[in-house]
Amino acid sequence: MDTDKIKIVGVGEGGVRAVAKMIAEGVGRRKNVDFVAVGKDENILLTSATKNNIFLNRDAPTIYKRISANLRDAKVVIIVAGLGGSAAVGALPRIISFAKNNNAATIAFANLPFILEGVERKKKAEYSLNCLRDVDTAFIIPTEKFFLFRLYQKEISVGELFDVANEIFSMGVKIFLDMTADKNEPLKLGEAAFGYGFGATALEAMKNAVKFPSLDTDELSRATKIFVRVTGGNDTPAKNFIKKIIPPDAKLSWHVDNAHGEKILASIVFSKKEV
Ligand SMILES: Nc1nc2c(ncn2[C@@H]2O[C@H](COP(=O)(O)OP(=O)(O)OP(=O)(O)O)[C@@H](O)[C@H]2O)c(=O)[nH]1
Ligand SMILES: [Mg+2]
Repeated sequence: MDTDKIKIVGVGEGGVRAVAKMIAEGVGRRKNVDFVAVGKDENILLTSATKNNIFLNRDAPTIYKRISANLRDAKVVIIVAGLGGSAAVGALPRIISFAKNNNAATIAFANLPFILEGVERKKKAEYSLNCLRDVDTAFIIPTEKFFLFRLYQKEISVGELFDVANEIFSMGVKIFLDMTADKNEPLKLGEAAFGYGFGATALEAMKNAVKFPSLDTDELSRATKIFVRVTGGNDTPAKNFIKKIIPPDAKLSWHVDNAHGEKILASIVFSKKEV
């Protein structure tokens, strides 16, 4: 049995949409990556183009057996979800425990509902957020911040905002996969965050990564473990720049990967609070 699989599990409509974006961006062409979609809206699952659609209906025990069978060969389980939905409330704790029982590493990419979505969603999100305490690494993307950030720039619909969020999730997963590929074990970072930026030089790309709207520079300045990846250029100025921001005793992992591309990409992943 192949036990090296990385399973990316989209939970709920939001999670499945984010996974669909990842598929469109070619994440599925990477070695060992497989997708699973868990949700109750059949149409959305169909558009996700995953091979393993699991339709959540009333027959929960059968469904959970299927999810568990599906995750059996996974070494890493990456959960992607919009918190605040009912699919996450039901499925998140189970997916996490299936993965843990198989000794798979558990990673989550999630977002909290917007305040304007109301108190019910907020309550559900708090419950799901609590479940995520058990994962090895959790990226909770502060979508509300994007919302404010974007609103100042132009009028944008909530649907468009979620498209932006899904793009960011997709990029976050790619960055995470690239970083774990450099190491043999998946990163265990507890509460974590990421940012990325492009530029003509490594320094410019790094400055843009630090300015990334969901990256909190105060948090970065207190980070304990930081992983940086730059796809070319002279990386010394970029390194000096980041070193001025992070604590002097922080553990910095630095990777230069001369990928071909018009622009240099700098990505930062860091631990806010280790578990
Ligand atoms: N990242 C992302 N989040 C989304 C998207 N659409 C909605 N969300 C968020 O995800 C949360 C959960 O909603 P859904 O994913 O629709 O939940 P569900 O479990 O499928 O079903 P309901 O609870 O019936 O809505 C919402 O409160 C939104 O904040 C999306 O396309 N991408
Ligand atoms: Mg919904």
